[in-house]
Amino acid sequence: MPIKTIATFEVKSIQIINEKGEADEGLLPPLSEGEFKRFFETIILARTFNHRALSLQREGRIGTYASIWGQEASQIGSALAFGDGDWLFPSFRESGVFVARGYPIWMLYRYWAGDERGMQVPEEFNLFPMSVPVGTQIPHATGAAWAMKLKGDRKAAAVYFGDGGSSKGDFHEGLNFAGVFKAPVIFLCQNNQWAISVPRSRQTAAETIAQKAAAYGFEGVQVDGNDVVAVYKATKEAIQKAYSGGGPTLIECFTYRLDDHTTADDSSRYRSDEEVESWKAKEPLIRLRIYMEKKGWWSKEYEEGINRGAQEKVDSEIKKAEAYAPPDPADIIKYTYAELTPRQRRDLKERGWQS
Ligand SMILES: Cc1ncc(C[n+]2csc(CCOP(=O)(O)OP(=O)(O)O)c2C)c(N)n1
Repeated sequence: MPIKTIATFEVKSIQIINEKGEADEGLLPPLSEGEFKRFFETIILARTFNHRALSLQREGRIGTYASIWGQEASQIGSALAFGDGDWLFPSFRESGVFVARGYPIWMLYRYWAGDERGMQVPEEFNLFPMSVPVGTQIPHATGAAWAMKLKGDRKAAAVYFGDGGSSKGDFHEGLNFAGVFKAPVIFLCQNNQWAISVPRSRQTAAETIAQKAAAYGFEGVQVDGNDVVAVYKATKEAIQKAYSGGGPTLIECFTYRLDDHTTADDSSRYRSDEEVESWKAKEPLIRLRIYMEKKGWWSKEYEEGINRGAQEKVDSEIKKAEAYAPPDPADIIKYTYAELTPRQRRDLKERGWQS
């Protein structure tokens, strides 16, 4: 009896605009000048938000913060592909997704200052709060997507997580369930090469994270996560598939975290300057700028104006965040359980926090 090959798989890798700003015209989705500018301007706004968050942390005005520098194309290219009706389940590193969805920036600053009310997502946003536990949001998104399918809604759910998150049991449970039940969910892995100090090479022995989808019976694709157009296109296609009953997709955004893991980390302890510098040359804005300039859609004055507008917006959002009355300290105790335990009641009383 000859040994037969009964399964093989292939993994596509997509890049549309390369580091030099050269585009593969055949792959370019039909995007207008306005849509390119929307990518560019949203990346600048998210970057301005991020830059100020890092400064505020150093000044002691917010707490520990997880930077998005380098990952803006993965976050913004995907977030801008979704419809308002789709539900997004972000991790703690998705401030760019929140900015792209138009989430109030002052609330993001409140959240990072330790005020949970900053993640009390207003009704009009189909966004879940950032998940700080690694990977727990993955089965949440699968469950929500399955509910959408059972209700017959033409909607999708999307979940963001890192390469580290792909090693969690939640990842496997979420993908397995989604594959079996053809849930309309898009798994967006931001492979930024590091999970704090654990390199991608120690995260999995697989050549790509995208190929893991094959084991669950659906498609996985790798995209250049620093190419906003490639991320947008791959996400749009996954959304169309989800809407039309085709089930889930895993998108591995191949990108890089240019900053430390968080403001509490020192990445120079575990990675080389050369590595970081080589990725700086591949960061998302440079190639977009060159491409748009070639098209006649970019000028120095245009970018200066966008930068100024972003600074002014972020400044006024910080003022608003810092003018907001602080939360009641009793809230720390009051909302852990539906009902207070006797010990919590005693705690509140002893501190004079009874309300
Ligand atoms: C369940 C759980 N275990 C451990 C941690 C501590 N922790 C915070 S971030 C992180 C690494 C996450 O790496 P990755 O998923 O690649 O995301 P990235 O930080 O690179 O965006 C760990 C282990 C946590 N928050 N939750």
